[in-house]
Amino acid sequence: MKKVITLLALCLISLAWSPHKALAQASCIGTATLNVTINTCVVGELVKANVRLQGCANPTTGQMQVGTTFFNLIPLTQPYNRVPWNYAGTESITTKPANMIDWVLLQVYNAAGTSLIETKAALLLNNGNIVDIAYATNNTIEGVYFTNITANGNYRLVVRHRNHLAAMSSADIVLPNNTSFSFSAPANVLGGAAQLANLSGGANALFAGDFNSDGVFSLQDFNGYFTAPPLNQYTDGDFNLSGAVTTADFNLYQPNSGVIGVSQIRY
Ligand SMILES: [Ca+2]
Ligand SMILES: [Ca+2]
Repeated sequence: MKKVITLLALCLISLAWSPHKALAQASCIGTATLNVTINTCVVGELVKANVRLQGCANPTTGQMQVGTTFFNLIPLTQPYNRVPWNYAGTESITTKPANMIDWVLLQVYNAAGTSLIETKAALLLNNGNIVDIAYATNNTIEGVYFTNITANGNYRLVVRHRNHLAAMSSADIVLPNNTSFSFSAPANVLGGAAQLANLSGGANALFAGDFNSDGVFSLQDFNGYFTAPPLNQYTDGDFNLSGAVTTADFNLYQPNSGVIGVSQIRY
């Protein structure tokens, strides 16, 4: 952003030095124009990514949707401050955007995918976009701000959701990125098509039903579903994000039982 400041008077200052003091004298003789560049406040590098959740994705359009019952249960503070994520971030919002689906974690790893660099809790929107909490007050923001990455460096991305199988990018990408990185394209995901649910309409999404988010679909996930509070709870057993735990959630989990995530995303 550039601003032009017109000085009403150009003041010439002359200094007269003596061994002990400097004297300033000023005289105004006219006007001048001064160009000043003011940098917009830097809050980090913007990382753009998108993902779909099988549990609440429309198989035809690929868009996601949640009902009012679930929407009202979504907390205002990020919910990943517990096992297995133990993410201590303080992300919170005061008002949920109407197009918010749930909270997700977006993580930046080194280019080899072996070392975690930074984690942010972010908002997942119904069109799949993962956005910074700042979106809650400025819905023009497209992405998540990271402060511990170096501009134009190469990194891997990981996305995590409370009860879906996490995914890592199959290769390193340059961040910040102008084109949103899609976790819904099999070629983009480490492990390929085997790591994504293929929806009946042809779109791909993260597998639903990893209750304990350890990256493996096992009996533990069924037990978590089976013992989850049935109504009006923000529970990981609600695989389709309906606000209730029903057989519809089991029917999502059951075909996915046996799926194993790549080692990089497992806990
Ligand atoms: Ca599991
Ligand atoms: Ca449900």
